[in-house]
Amino acid sequence: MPTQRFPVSPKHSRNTNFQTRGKFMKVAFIGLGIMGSRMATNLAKAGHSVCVWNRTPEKSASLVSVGCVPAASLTKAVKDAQVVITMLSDPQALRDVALGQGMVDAMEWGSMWIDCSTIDPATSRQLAANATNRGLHFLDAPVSGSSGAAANAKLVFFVGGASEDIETARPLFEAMGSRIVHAGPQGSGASLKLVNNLFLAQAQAAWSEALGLAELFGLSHQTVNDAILPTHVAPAFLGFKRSKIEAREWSPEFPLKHALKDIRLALTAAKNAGMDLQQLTAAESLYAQALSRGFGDSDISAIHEIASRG
Ligand code: NA7
Repeated sequence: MPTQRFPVSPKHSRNTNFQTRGKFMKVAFIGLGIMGSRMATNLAKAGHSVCVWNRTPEKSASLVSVGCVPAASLTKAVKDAQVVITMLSDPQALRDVALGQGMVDAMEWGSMWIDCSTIDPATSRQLAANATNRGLHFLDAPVSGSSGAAANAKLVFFVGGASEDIETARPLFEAMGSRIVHAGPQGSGASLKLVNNLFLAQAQAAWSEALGLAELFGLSHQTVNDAILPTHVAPAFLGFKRSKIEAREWSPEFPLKHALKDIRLALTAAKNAGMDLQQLTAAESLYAQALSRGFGDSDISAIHEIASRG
């Protein structure tokens, strides 16, 4: 289905001829890491036409078996796509791909860019403006849920942008997730995600500190886990990490380096707004220690190796 061209003026960018509505769409998926590879797979399984591109090409080739089509280049991947989805590691990678490597310029006027990477709200709003000036529709849509939720299409999307754009993208969100939260205008999805991860990273570290104290008191992990995890005191995700901590098995569901990246994005965004996040500053120091001890590519729960030791 061809997309319609329309004037570049932002005034006209909410084009009524925008042609991505419909169940099956032509999608380009950019960034096939832990999350992106699973999300692209679910889009293909749901019947969408999915062209994929990744900096390391082997990851694209590995998705051929699930129906994705590797593109010869980034710009070829996005050229004819109705919707381009990015799932990249951080703001610098996203800026480099979107602007430096010409993704935005190569996209068809009137098509849509959905960014699912976890980045700061200011960068997200800046890229939204670039997209709008280029005649694109833009949603920031980072996700709650890590590799398991991505594989099982149970992600929760925190979305910033126009309601009509969300409706257009709904079949895609539904193929990859179980819930859409419309947080507000562009940049609001990124804001909500940093709020989410500020809590997540600190709760994970606080739980390990609690387990460390429990050990000192002579309480077994089993006693503490059995007593506290089922109560309202403990966030549900800590229960999902129980077996990893018990086995000290740190294969990544959500890499610790990305948790540290999000902590730093939140600290900077808060500082720029005049707020000093004191608890998060303490957490940053723990996560930075974990990174320097070689746990960057381990799961976030590997913070246990630092936080439980005091
Ligand atoms: P991963 O598994 O670390 O994947 C990161 C992806 O970003 C991967 O495809 C990388 O390509 C890609 N990347 C990183 N830097 C660049 C640059 N400079 N240019 C192009 N591509 C790049 O992360 P997750 O899938 O767990 O998470 C993705 C996002 O969701 C992240 O923001 C998390 O915080 C949440 P590579 O394969 O290394 O060539």
